[in-house]
Amino acid sequence: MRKKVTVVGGGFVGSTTAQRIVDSGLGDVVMTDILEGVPAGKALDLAESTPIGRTDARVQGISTASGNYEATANSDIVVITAGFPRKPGMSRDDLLRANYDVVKGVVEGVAKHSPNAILIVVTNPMDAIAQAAFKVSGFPKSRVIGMAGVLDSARMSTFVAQELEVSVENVHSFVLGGHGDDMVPLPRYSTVAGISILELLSKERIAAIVDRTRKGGAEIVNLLKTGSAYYAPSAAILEMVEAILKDKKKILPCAVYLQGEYGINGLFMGVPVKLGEKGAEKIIEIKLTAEEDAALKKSAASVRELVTVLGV
Ligand code: 2OP
Repeated sequence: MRKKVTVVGGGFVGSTTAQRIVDSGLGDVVMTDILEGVPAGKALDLAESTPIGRTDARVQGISTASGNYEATANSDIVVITAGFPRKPGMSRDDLLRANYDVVKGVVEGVAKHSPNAILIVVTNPMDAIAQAAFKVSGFPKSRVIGMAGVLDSARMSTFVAQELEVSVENVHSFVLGGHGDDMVPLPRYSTVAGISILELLSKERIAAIVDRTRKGGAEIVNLLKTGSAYYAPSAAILEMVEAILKDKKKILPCAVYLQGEYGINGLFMGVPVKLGEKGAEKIIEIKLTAEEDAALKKSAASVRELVTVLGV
């Protein structure tokens, strides 16, 4: 049976995600946006690339300006990228509330037509918005997953590979916690060909890599000026989509609803998760040092603040 993925939001993250899914041949894609014309135009353009890319994926673009999500019916996965970027003068709370309203409408629309879908939430501030999507959808916690850990870990791996001048294929990084300035890169669990980076890099170089990873999103925003990253985010989304659609049972850092794991209760946080056809099939608990645990709790406190503002 053909798989179907809805990508909500036709901006750069949404459209590059749609492109990656179509190019990979993993499934059919429906791209939605509140704009008229744009999703249809991008989808048609993408569809016209498939004879060259030699993939039979079908692509459709629809406007949901009227609140009609019927075309998304029976999606296996819904990737939610819709929302406002942070604008000058906008507080974190303003962004939070604006994107909560957007995502609430989206989740109500898609959940009605795809009650068995797995939601991958990307909209920022991601952890709190993922929690909102979880509450609004009423879906089981295994079917609402936030994307950030794969992205943040990829950023860390890029910096480690550059520093050691080794193949990125040799590097495996682990970043846990919320997708914010308090995220928790774990050098102890980050390896090059199985060797911990603690053995390969000085404390100072590791500290610099950890700091650059934490600020990875902002570094790109500062360069682009008018937008945020999309190539690495969409690559990260694709890895999660593939793990789910192919039932790979792949362990990836994802934001999921914790109920006591890592000593955190009732909160979305990035932790290692086994991804398969049922979504987040298992949360993997790894032993943390007192220092790592304190960093994770600090990150949880930041996410908790946002979640409390929303009351979700
Ligand atoms: C990023 O980290 C903005 O969350 C986005 O690039």
